[in-house]
This record gives sequence, C-alpha cells and structure tokens, in this order.
Amino acid sequence: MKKVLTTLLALVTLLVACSGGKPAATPATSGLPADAAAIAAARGLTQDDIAAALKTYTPSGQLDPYIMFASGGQGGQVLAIGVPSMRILKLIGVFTPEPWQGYGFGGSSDKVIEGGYMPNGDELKWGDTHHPNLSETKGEYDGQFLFINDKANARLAVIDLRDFETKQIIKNPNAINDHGGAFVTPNTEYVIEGPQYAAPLGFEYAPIDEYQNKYRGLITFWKFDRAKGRVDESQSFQIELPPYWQDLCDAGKGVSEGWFFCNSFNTELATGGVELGNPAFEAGTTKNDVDYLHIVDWKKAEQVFKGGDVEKLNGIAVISMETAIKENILYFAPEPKSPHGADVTPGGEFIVVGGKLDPHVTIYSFDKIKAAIEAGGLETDSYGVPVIPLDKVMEAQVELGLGPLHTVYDDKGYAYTSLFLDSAVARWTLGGPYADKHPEEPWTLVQKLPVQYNIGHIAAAEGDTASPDGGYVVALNKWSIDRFANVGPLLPQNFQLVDIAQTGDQMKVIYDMPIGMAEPHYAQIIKADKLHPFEVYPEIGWNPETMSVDPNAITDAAQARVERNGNNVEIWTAVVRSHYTPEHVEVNKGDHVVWHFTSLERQRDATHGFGLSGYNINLSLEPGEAQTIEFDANKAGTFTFYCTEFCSALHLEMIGYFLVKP
Ligand SMILES: [Cu+2]
Repeated sequence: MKKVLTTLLALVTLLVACSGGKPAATPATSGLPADAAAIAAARGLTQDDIAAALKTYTPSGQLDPYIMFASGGQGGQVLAIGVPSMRILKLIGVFTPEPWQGYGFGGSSDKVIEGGYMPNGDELKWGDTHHPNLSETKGEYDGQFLFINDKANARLAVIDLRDFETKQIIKNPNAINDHGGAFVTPNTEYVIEGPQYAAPLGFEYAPIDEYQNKYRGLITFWKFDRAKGRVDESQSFQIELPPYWQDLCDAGKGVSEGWFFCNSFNTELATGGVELGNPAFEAGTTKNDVDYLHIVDWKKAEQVFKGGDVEKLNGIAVISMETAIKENILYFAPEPKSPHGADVTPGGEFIVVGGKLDPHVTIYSFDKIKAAIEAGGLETDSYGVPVIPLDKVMEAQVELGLGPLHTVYDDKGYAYTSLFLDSAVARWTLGGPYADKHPEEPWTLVQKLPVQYNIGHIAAAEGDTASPDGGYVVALNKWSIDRFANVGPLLPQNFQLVDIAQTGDQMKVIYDMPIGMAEPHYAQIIKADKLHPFEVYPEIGWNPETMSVDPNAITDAAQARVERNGNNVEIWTAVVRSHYTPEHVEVNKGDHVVWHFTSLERQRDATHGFGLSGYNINLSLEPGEAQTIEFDANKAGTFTFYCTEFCSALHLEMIGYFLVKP
C-alpha cells in the first residue's frame, strides 16, 4: 500500500512538472489526503487508474484546455465537450429542433431549419450529423465557425461560434445523401460536401438498371462568405463524378494546397438487389482489390466555374464530368480496398488511406502525384478519368491490423489510425519530413492500443490542422457492451480519451465517456483559448440571426406596448428579471399575432425563456437577445406563458396570460 502511495506522489510530482505552468497553486503533494492509498485499495484502483484520474479529474472551476466539437449523429445536433475532463458543455441544435435553446419553436431559428427543407418545401425533422469541421485560416483552426453535414439528406449547416448557434442550413439541390463533408479548404474559401451513395443528379427518378449512365457522384464546393457568416450559393459549384460512392475527403494543405482528395468504395458499380438473386451490396461493392482515390484540382475547378464552362442544375453551377476531364481537374489513383479515410498529413505532403478490408494504410506522395500528372500518358477508367498507377504515387504501406479507417496526426511525427475490426488505435511513424521527430524507423507500427470497442473515427487535439498539438486523441467507439451499467438494449457509444503525450508504445486510455444520445460520428478538438464567444449579446436588442440590433427591439419597459391594426396585433414585450411587460395580452380568435421580445438583461446569469402553452412556442432569450414570433391565434381560450429558465427566486412568478376571445 505504501508503494501505491509513493507511486501516486511520484505521479503527481511528474504531472505538476509536465503540466506547462497550469495548475496547483499549492503542490498537489501537500494537499493529498493521507488515506489516498486506502481509497485506491478499497476501490481496486491500479497505478494506471490513479494516473488516469490525476490526468483527467478537473476540479470545480478549473477550465478545460480543449473543446471538442462532436457530431451528434442521428440526433442531428452537435456536442461541445471539454477535454480532458470529458464534460459535456453544450448541445447545439442543428438539423433537429432543440427546445432548451428555443431552436425551432417559433423564433428566428425556424427560418434556419426551414432553409434546410426539401426543394418542394417538405419538412425534414431530423438529420444525421457526420463530420464537424472548424473554420481555418492558413490551415489552423481560427475558432470562428463550425460546419457540419447531414448524411441523411445531403445538407450543410453553419454554426457561428460567437454564440454557438446554427445560422444557416442548405439543402443540396442535386444530392440526396452525402458523407464526405463538411471539409474546409485551408482558408475556408470553400466548405466541401462530398457525396456518398450515387443517385441521378437532382435525385430524379431513374431505374436502377440505368445505374451506369444515369447515376452519378457529386462533389459540392460551397463558397463561404466569412464576413456574412453564410454560404453563398451563387458563388458555389459542383463537379459531376462517376457513381463510385465517394466517401471521406480531405483538403490538401501546405504543398498540396489547392487540391482535394476523396476515397471511394464502389468502383464495381454494384447495384444490389439481393432479393432478385443478385449479390447484396456488401458483396458487390467489395469484389475489386482496389477502388479509386479521387484527386481534384479545386483551384482549376474554380477557374473553370468562373470562366462559365458550367451547366446550371436546380440553381447551382455544375462542372460536367466531361469538362472536369478535359480541363484536367479530376484524376484517380487505385486504393486498396473499400477504403474509408483519406487524410492529409499536417504539411500536406502525404495522403493516408485506410482500406477497411486491407490490413495496411497506404501512403500517397503528393509530389509523386504531381509528377505522374505532369508526365501524362495515363490510362483511363470506363468514364474517361485518367488513372495514375499505384506504384507511381505510393510512398509506403504500413501494416496495422484489421479494419483501418481514419488517420489523425500529432506533433511528434506519429499518425494514429482507428482499427474498427481490431478495436484498437494504432500509433505508427511517418517518414519524409517527419522522420526525425520520433525515435523509431519511419513507416512502422509502434503500438496498438485496445479500445472498447469497434472504433469508428478518431480525433486528435488540433489534429486536422497544419500543426497538431499532440497530448490527446479521442477514440470514437461504437456500442460499448461491457463498460457501463445496462440501460436497455440500445447501447450508449463510448468515447475514450487516450493519452499520447509520451513517445513510443506508451499510449494509454485515461477516460471513458458514455454518449447516450445517438452515435457521434466524428469530432474535432480545438484549443479552448481560440474560442471567443460572447458572454452576453453585445447590445440590448441583439438579433442573433442578423448579428445586429433588431429594428423591433426596445430598450426600456416603458416602450412595451400592444398595437392593433384590423386583425393584426403587434406586441412589443420587455423581458427582465423577473417579469414580462405586458403581462396580459388579449386578442381575438383568428387575429394574426406578431410578437417582439427584447431581453433588457446585461448580466451573464440572466437568461429567460418564453414558453407559450398550447401554441408550441418556446424561446430562449439570452441576455440582450431580441426575437420575434408570428402566428395566428387560432385557438380561443386562456393560455399562460412563463419563463422556462430558472432565472431568479421569483422565477415561478415570471408569467403572463395570453387571452384569446372566442
Ligand atoms: Cu465517417
């Protein structure tokens, strides 16, 4: 037992020494309870457990150095999580209405959600958020915006990190599902939405036996207007691709800036139909030994778009496959086998592809790709796209194990690949300019760390930037059958925090975090000090949609009023601790109601809500915020409205009556 305590003290000393000046006004040694070893023994904690606890326990009031933005999977939301404490800080409503934020219950966010409806106006009630991507400047996360795609319906959302709210959702008019998005170019010129399952462009009907000629892949370059904080659809374009089920993508950076890479996994052109005696998709799409890495010169595509050699389809410019080939925009390179990730190294020199059914990762050299393109004389696939032979572009292959999916990087020249079938994180060494950063030989496997289990994606601290931090990776594991108390047949996912601070085979799992709300797909981890959100809205009457003062905001409760003009009733309500002005609003059944709210609060702890019973209306009115709701008073009766945030001791008294005369 003494040994445990001694080790514990040594660990604490080490941690304090390594922690980069952060904590511990008093050295932890002097504050450690004398019975710590007894506690460890009673709880059955090993030395590793104690070290893990010390590395992750975050005392009340201490802030996390990193924030992880994780997709919320089928929940259609985004999660903000502190690292290394793994505390959930916020759920951000994106594709699905979210009542706490009043997202989609009457305020300006309704318009955001409606922006993502089907082209014919049909409501979409859920999304399958997949790959969050932070905005970048010179290849570094800049903390300004977060983008995320909806795989289920091919949509893209823009979240403004000044207030952590979704500002825009776009329905892709020519794709019906996507996967390889959202990925930004190094200066966020474009947010790229890669496709997934091929369909005719514009998702028009075409019989499945016309798959080869009518079904297509599609990559969309959404132009981001940083000043407006919105995607500009008129400056966006798409590239038509063969129907190869393009999957994960990544933008080139550094030496490969201006290029874009996507893997694919149905070069077989399988069309399924197991009920007809055809091979099922799972068999049909895995016959070939190689699929095609898609190599796209997006700078050239942008020139072609600006030059006008495009066709407009459903309001957006499309570069045809024929033009893409003629203008040398699109190339292929073989990639083994049914791959998932296509991950560009921090300096942009290499693209790492994990073949789900191949035990290797394959590393492509961007220099070699360029040389092969310049040398020319390439054969083509059946659609006429030039194919660069694998031996002309391959830098290395590293055997890692079963089911390599996705690769991220650190600051020590290591790469980390998730191994789905092995349920492991593989640490391996990069070569080239990274070879002298680590003690091992380049392109070798260093460690396979078991995780629990079925890991999908993996995220690293600042991992998708030009200068990853190291320190942590997070394994985004799927169902965790044996880690948590049974909460019924639908299992939580399991995020595991992995300590990667030491070189060599010293990776360790230091925290398990159940996610009991859908299946987060991917995450990015940003330094917390890069984020500068508002503490309260900058001025009284701030409209979060326009990010400016709303013309209908009021600045004083004395300006609160009700005005009637025929059947239109317009109301200006002041909201301040702990009452609304006015508290009585009376209208006639059938009146059209336009109701403006202004929070007059300037204190951080003074968020109010406005929940109107019976009318499906709920707003969150954060300090300074203005909102407008508009509805028909189609139900006569006596309705109450009340503050839905516990805002003060007299919170229960913050109510009013909405009286609708028959
Ligand atoms: Cu994925």
